[in-house]
Amino acid sequence: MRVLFYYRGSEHIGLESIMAYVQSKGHLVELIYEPALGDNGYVDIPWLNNFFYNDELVINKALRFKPDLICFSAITNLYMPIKNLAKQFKKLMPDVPIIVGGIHPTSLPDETISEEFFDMICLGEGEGAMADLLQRMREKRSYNDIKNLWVKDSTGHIHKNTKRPIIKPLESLPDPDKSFFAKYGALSKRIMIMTTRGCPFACTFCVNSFRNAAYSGEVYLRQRSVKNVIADMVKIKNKYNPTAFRFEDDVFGFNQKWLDEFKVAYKEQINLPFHCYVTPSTAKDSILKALAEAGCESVSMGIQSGSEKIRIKLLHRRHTDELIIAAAERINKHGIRLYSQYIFGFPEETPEEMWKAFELNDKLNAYNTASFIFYPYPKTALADYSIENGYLSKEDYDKVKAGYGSYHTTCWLDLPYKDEVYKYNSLLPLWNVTPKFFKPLLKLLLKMKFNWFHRLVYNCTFMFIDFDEFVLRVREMPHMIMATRKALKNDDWDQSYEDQYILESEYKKSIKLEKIVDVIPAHIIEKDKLDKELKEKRRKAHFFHGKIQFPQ
Ligand code: B12
Ligand code: SF4
Repeated sequence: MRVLFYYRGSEHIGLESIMAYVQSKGHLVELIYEPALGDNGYVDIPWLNNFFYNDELVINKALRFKPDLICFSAITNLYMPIKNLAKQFKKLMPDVPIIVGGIHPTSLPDETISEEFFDMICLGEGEGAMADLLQRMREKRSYNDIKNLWVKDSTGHIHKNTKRPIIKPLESLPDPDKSFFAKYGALSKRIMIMTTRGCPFACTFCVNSFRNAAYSGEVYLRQRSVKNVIADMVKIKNKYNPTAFRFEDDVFGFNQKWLDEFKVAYKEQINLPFHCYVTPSTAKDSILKALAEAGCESVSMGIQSGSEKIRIKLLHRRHTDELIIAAAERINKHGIRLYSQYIFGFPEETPEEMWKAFELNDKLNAYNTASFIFYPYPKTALADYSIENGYLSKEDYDKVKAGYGSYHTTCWLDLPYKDEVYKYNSLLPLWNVTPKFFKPLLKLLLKMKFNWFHRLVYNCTFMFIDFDEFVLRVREMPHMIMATRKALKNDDWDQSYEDQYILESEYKKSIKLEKIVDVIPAHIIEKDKLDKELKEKRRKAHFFHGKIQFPQ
């Protein structure tokens, strides 16, 4: 089968994984990618965007590829442009089914499948569902009952299939295939990699609060083995010659045993600086020591709110001020740069509580600080709470669901201190790097009404938040524009491709996971069961703090 994927704005690790998986089942894959600078959510300059959008080239390439299936991935903020393109594809190729997966259709399946140009949506992980779908298409059989998919049939009826178990172990998947994004120049010199799926936590504003609840019967968090990760990284290092790595795991290094094994292998075989994410509760001394020994140069740590009350009761982050300050001290002690991160504009947050973020951050010696505005992502616990308690109107939630605004620019909640949200958000990154002597000046700015100057400060300081990354991106941009144009014009897929038709019976035998399960001895299954029970107990202790209790 000829399978066409579309993405924009950055490489996509989930799609890289699906593309690798369906190729391993004998399908021909092609990607259409657009840099789409204007999607970044805070700088949208129409004349500059002309370099980053290629409508005509995109459509012509899609038509030349003659796909059997067109695949989109959508996060909420990309939903609008994806819908527009899907509509155009449907008009030009009415017989080609279109599927969309990713966190947006997963959280809003009814709204997404109701669009006439989407024939199917994928909820949750896509590898298994895509392989089954393509196999059925290959055999010209009905695919209405594939798990994880909602499928619209020819009568317009929607088959809402149940979910399949999560993929375990992650090593049963081939390594994500970065080559498609690479030919578009979308890979940075600091290459992104993920070792996990899921997060050990479930903060109420984050998609993990919704995803963990959807998979409450299973432990969603999984991690690839060290051996598997390092083998993948060695290949990436040899092929793309990166100068550094970025571990994009929601939280990296939460597992001491894994990390101890990783640091030795990483130092020996990769030995490049890297960046990763920690939380105040996982940034323990031994974890940070191992990270530093492996070559960790910097960590991002979400503080999220300066108010302990909001953090603990509203966000379900059990981090006291003392815990955060101590974590920052340890990070600094190990010579790792700290990038602290905050969000403003939570329900009931007062200007006094916003100010606490400035005071707390002053105690962290952060190398740089990023700040964002609370964006009520669909189905997250805090979005639901905001609706139930009158902070988010139906009209505004509809706009959120359509992907309007961004967490850089838009405060969707109906708050009495909206102006403050914008001001505090604009000035915190600058405050972090301003010498004490000039801070009274910034305090004056905080007292003024929110205006264009605050916005300008935010846009300017944003590039300094991770200045090295910014410089790298700007330097890589001309290459990316040229590479994108070249890749959109080049038809470098295997022109002699013919589908290797495999019968379903043969195809099932080729699923490695089933073979692995067959040979697992009984005592390991028993141990696995006990481990699972223990994990479930721990998970409950972590996640279920009850309904959001608003601070009194
Ligand atoms: C790594 C990451 C990034 C990386 C790389 C992007 C990427 N997606 O790989 C970078 C740093 C570039 C990034 C940028 C942004 N990100 Co980001 N990112 C993540 C992160 C931490 C992990 C994503 C990931 O790779 N997961 C692992 C893979 C395996 O899972 P997956 O992507 O969900 O894909 C699986 C399924 O969803 C499904 N699937 C996905 N697509 C498709 C398509 C088809 C056809 C099918 C069948 C299945 C399918 O199958 C995949 C494999 O099983 C998530 C948080 C999270 N834990 O999910 C946020 C997240 C996706 N990002 C988010 C946001 C908002 C952004 C930005 C808009 C931020 C900004 N303002 O700049 C940009 C958008 C850039 C862009 N154009 O994509 C939000 C989206 C929220 C929402 N509801 O839409 C998330 C959920 C974080 C959050 N705030 O909660 N991000
Ligand atoms: S620790 Fe980060 S990624 Fe994990 S649930 Fe909380 S906000 Fe989301």
